Amino acid sequence: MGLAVSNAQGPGVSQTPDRLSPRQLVEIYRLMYLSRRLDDREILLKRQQKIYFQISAAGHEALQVGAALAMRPGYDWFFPYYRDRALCLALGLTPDEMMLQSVGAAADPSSGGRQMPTHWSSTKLHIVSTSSSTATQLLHAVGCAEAGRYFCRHPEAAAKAEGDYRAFHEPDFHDDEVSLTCVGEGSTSQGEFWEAINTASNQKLPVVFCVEDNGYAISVPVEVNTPGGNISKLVANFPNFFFAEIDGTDAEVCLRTFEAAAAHCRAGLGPAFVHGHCVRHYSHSLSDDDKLYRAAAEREADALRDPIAKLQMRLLREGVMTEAEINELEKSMDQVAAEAAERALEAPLPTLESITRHVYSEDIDPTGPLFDRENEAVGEAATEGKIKDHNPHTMADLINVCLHDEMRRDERIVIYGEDVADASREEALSEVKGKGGVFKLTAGLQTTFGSERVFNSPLAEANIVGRAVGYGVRGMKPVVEIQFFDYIWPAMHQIRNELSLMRWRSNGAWGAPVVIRVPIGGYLTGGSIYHSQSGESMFTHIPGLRVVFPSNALDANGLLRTAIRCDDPVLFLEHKRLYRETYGRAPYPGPEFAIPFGKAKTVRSGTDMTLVTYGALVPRALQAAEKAQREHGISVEIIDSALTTGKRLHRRCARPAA
Ligand SMILES: Cc1ncc(C[n+]2csc(CCOP(=O)(O)OP(=O)(O)O)c2C)c(N)n1
Ligand SMILES: [Mg+2]
Repeated sequence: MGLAVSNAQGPGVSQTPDRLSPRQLVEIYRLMYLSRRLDDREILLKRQQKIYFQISAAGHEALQVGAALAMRPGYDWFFPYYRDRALCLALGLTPDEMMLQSVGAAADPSSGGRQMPTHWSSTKLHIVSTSSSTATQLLHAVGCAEAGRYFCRHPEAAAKAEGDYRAFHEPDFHDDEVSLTCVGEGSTSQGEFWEAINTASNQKLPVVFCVEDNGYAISVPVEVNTPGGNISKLVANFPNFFFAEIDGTDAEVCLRTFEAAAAHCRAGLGPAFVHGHCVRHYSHSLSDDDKLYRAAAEREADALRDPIAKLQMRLLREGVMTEAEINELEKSMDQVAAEAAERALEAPLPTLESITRHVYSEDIDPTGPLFDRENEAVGEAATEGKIKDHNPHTMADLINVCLHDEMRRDERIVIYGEDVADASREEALSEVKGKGGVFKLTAGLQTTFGSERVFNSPLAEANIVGRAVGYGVRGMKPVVEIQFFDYIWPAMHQIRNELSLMRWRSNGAWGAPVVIRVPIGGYLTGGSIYHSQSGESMFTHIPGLRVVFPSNALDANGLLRTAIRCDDPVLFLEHKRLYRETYGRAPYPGPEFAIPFGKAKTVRSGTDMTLVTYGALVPRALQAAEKAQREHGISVEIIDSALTTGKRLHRRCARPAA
């Protein structure tokens, strides 16, 4: 019964004839029924207290199987949500793989036992690890589609390169690939939903958005989340979309619709939005009881729309299967589910020691010798960059030249953010100087490298970081800018729950080595609370994220190069006050100059006390130390840590004073 309907890997448009064949109908039924029985088996395990959580696809199976069978696993890309068992099963995850996650086994291929049940992932099938956060995945799908398009237009960028993160990411891409992402109707209230629709529409990206509308978000009915109760009506005016609102309990309708949606995307016409009305056959999860908030008549009406019962009736009515054949198929699927559960229960749990693995890349250590390249300062002026002399330059200049150098060296780098381009309307570039960032740190990059590599984002910080996660998992290197640290908070959810955790939660299978550059700190009188914040400590507490905060031009140049070439997400904080300060200017150190993270520098020797600091406090501390010496005879040692995290800071590896 291993019939594939139209989900064969590799290129080629689905050739499903007008009417589904009996074999196709049987296969769809098999997948839907197996999904249901795996849910039921998990429910049993939960009741026996052998597992700790259960959330099911029950009632969503037709929509999910229809979506999966219109796609090409391992060719297209998938960003599901926590209810997508039938989708992932139809894409090719096995019952054993699913059950291993249910019990949290070490051999769980999706997360090594690190995530709750139903948070699947598979590099082979291109199912990108999903979190429990509602709607974050939609922006990842958008970034993923952008990356696929970018590689198709710049295939040379995908070439393997040694000496940086590219050695460990071999991109594969196709000019007719599609990214499918699913979400519940309640989660369409999230800003990230609208931010994803915005960019997919604006850039005509091949993303299929599937809204699985079961009418409830836990206990909250659809009309509370969605004005008018129908998300299709609200999104209808976004340009370039294929729209469909369908009965998500009719498997054939679902498959046909997703085929049309995928065809629209593959033809380069833009994204698709499939809104499927389905039912939540069980409560939200096993921790919820919908009898507490739903009237009996409503629940009974939903029960009549069970997609599995509907398809079974059709199989009988059309003579595709006899009752005995259905019974036999169901029995064998029951057995598959039961045996998978039994095997999973025997599987060992992860060891305690394994918990710290895959917080950061195990392939590239940015604190290690690969980036110990301070002696590689060539002292020569850049030939193509804007710096053409040996004079001391500001931090702003040496960051800008580092971005130029790295973009020239690595075609996988894209830079975007608010106002980072020289001019979005390219035709203006012949007569204007260009903006290049509100602090001018990205000046000239668009003009030099083109608008496909340097561009303005919408004014939406979660959009900036969420898309970067999608770029990152495809093996690209987004170096994005958050305009002011004060406005990083809308992106906090993406940074904390997605970017930093992608590697750990997938047990090392996926990673998103994104660099987020952020101007930070006070710099002008009257800057007040929304242009002066310094909240770096909130980010240094995030495992999986590296935080850097340089104090001078040379360190900024060398640490930014390490940030860009390494394989971890890095928050690169640039104190605005230091951008053009006289303190810490330096000559251009050349395009291979790099400083490893976690290596402190003694900037002043002293014997009475030691002060460890970073960023703009380094020059301030130096002034204070001079005063303490002069007025009180106190000798203060000052160590500049650049805040680089990820490894304990050892004084013995401190760099000597320059
Ligand atoms: C950002 C976020 N907020 C809240 C939750 C808690 N939560 C989990 S599922 C859910 C309801 C989601 O409803 P819907 O989007 O309709 O999807 P459904 O579960 O009905 O398929 C909520 C509030 C969460 N996981 N993530
Ligand atoms: Mg819902």
